[in-house]
Amino acid sequence: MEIVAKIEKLKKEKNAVILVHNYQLPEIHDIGDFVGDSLGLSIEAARTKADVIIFCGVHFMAETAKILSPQKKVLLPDKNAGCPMADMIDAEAMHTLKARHPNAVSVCYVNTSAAVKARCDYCCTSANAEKIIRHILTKHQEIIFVPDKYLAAHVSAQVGRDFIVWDGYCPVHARLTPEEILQAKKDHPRAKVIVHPECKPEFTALADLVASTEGMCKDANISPHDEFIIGTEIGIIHRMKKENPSKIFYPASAETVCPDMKRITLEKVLWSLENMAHEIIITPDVMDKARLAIERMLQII
Ligand code: CIZ
Ligand code: SF4
Repeated sequence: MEIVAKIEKLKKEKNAVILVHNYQLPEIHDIGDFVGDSLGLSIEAARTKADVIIFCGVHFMAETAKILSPQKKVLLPDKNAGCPMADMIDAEAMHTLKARHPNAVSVCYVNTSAAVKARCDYCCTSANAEKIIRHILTKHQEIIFVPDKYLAAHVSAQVGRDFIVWDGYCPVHARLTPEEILQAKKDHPRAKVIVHPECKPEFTALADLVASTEGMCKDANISPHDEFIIGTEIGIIHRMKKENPSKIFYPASAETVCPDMKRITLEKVLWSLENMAHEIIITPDVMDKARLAIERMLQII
């Protein structure tokens, strides 16, 4: 409790806002001014009058917050909290891929570095990928989609078209197996199965609903079911339980834990506020170009 009180006090002194991603530890959820997905959090923070944003999440998320709040100081409490999927493609590889397909429109999942976003036409999230892709398909034939091949496969099936894809994936979601979901269904036959599109197609095929983290939380809130099997990073279950105390949430696998998300602790949040570190710095050129890809997405959703 003492550490939480210290965080609250410093937060006021520094005029800081604390953003908490859905995959964070329970005690981090509980100190958040906002809890949500990376884009929603970055938009909320941009609307505040805070001088400082503490992003409890991973590096690309803090970068997204910085891109949308260039005048604010954005801090990531652990500079090593990265995203292995985002790290599967860099700006140079993106450049080469585009050069090989000069007529293609390029779309990057929000799970990419600012440098990769800066080389893409559109950004998208798992919540709006289908909408963005359908919009582009009204005018263009060829689409490059990076870096998540499983999200690409999911959207590809939704819109009935193939894309030029990258061999990227989330190692945390890709671990989930059909056997695990079948066992969970056997154990909880009345539960609704909700899974994330970063999972492999053979896993998502067994779900009742495939949705982004915000889509999952919304469905848990409004669905008449009182039991759910959740196929994504288990941090989200804390929020679901908090918002629905009478419902029961089972992880499809208790091992769906993202080590990078779990790097953020209360101690590191306090340290971050005390030392105003680690600050996210993006060169103005990259920031402006990356913002264009995000703004093109925001115009469509
Ligand atoms: O954009 C996010 O926060 C991620 C990584 C996933 C989601 O479904 O919200
Ligand atoms: Fe990246 Fe996967 Fe962790 Fe999300 S859960 S931050 S996609 S490694």
